[in-house]
Amino acid sequence: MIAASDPAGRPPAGIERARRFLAEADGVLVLTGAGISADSGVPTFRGEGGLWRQHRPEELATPQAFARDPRLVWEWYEWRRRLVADCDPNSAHVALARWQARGAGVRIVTQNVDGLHGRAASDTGVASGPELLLELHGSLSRTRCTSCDARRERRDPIDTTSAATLPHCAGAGDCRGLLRPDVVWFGESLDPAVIGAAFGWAETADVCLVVGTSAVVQPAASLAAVTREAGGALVEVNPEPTPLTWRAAVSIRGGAADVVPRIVPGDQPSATSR
Ligand code: BJW
Ligand code: ZN
Repeated sequence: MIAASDPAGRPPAGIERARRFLAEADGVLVLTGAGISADSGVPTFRGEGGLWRQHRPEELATPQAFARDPRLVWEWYEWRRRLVADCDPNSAHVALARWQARGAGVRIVTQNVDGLHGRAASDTGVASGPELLLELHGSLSRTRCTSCDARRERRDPIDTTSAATLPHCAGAGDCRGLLRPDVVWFGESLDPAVIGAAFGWAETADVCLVVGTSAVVQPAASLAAVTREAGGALVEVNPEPTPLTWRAAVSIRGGAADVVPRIVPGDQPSATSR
């Protein structure tokens, strides 16, 4: 395994090797998970800091949990919505957005619902749309009606004091259905158009750069395997090994904000910034 820094302070061989893979690729799929936002202050799901109060994410991110106690689930999401509103994209998000702006055939598929890739793109002046960025698991800044399915942008605070104060649909039909976060919970299907496009990108990419995901949640984790099976290479950035590590051509053990700017071709000046 390759460490992100060595005692003599030289850039480790893995960084150079990863950079070469990325520089020589015509098409790169970047698959990101919670770890890319950890350096922005957004907690990951699994491991240290993954608990909210006494609850594990797997207990709350389900339709059953919402049916049982919508107030509790909204309270968790509202805590995360407020937390993310106070966070900024870090140097990994920014380096990837700048790489995309250089028109280098780079597409990002994220499992994150924090919107930080999109914010990095707009801060960089890139008009990021679904041809460059796919959010597989939805977004914290949208709601969805449990009755009529209407989706809406919603960034203002949600009152989770009681079941009666939770948000309800005021759409065209004024159906008054209970709103939920527009995210994908365990046991729910991903949007077929979104996951279909992501698999298409995975099949044609020369390299899949996997950043900050434990790679245990399906179908997202399969995207990297698809690139590999189609003859592409995997480059991984994660402080810990994952189920993908053994299949990776290069696996760099390090934090995203430190490593990603150092391996993205043409982005070395920001390598030491957060
Ligand atoms: C750093 C770092 C730093 C730290 N820098 N890195 C096939 C086999 C088995 C099961 C299934 C299967 N197909 C489907 C399933 C069921 C299920 C599933 O995958 N279960 C597994 C857990 C076993 N999948 C589903 O239900 C999916 N639906 C589906 O497939 O529908 C059809 C179907 C249904 C039922 C049965 C069969 C088929 C839906 C999955 C939806 C996941 N939703 C969540 C919540 C989203 C909303 C929200 O945010 O609240 O998505 S769960 C949660 O996990 C969230 C994340 O996007 C996702 C992935 O987590 P991620 O990003 O990898 O985070 P962590 O915390 O796990 O890892 C962080 C990593 O960062 C770590 O590795 C750290 O080391 C690293 N790190 N600091 C870089 N500074
Ligand atoms: Zn409705």
